[in-house]
Amino acid sequence: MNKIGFLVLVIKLGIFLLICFCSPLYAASHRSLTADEVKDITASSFLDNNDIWSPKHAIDGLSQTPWVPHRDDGAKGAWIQVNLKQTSPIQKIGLINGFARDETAFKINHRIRRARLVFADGQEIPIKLKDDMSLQLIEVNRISSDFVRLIIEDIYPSSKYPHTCLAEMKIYIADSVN
Ligand SMILES: [Ca+2]
Repeated sequence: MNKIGFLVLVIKLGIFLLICFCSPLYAASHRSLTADEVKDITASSFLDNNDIWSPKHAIDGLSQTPWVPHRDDGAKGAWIQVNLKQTSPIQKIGLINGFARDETAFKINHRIRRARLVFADGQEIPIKLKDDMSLQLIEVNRISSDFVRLIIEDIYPSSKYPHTCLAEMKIYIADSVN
């Protein structure tokens, strides 16, 4: 083996070891909030006071069930808030936009275009969401808080109904050892 061949081998081995070493650390660096850690979930309103559109559906783990604020409240200023039982280091927020049951349900209702996230220490993070049904992750870098509030600022207009939908709002907690 010549010098270059040996060097390439060393680099490959180094990358392999780096991946082996870092992957478990990364995987363990944060975790999803469990149901036991949620105190409650509230919102500025929900459509027709019908339980089927209530804020609890934003944390039920199902894309096909959204929180839907009242039509007069939905396009701007409507908010949803997850209250935690205790102050925790929040690492990221995961959002699934719209009525993500299927493409049709998605398009015939408003989706969130811009919002801001608010935390207990007063920090506010403006966010812009993509107009699709994927899980969108927002890093917030260990903000210590016992709640996360999302306030809607702007929407992608629907082709039919005047209702804004949010399918899921997930909270990821940083592990204390990292
Ligand atoms: Ca849901």
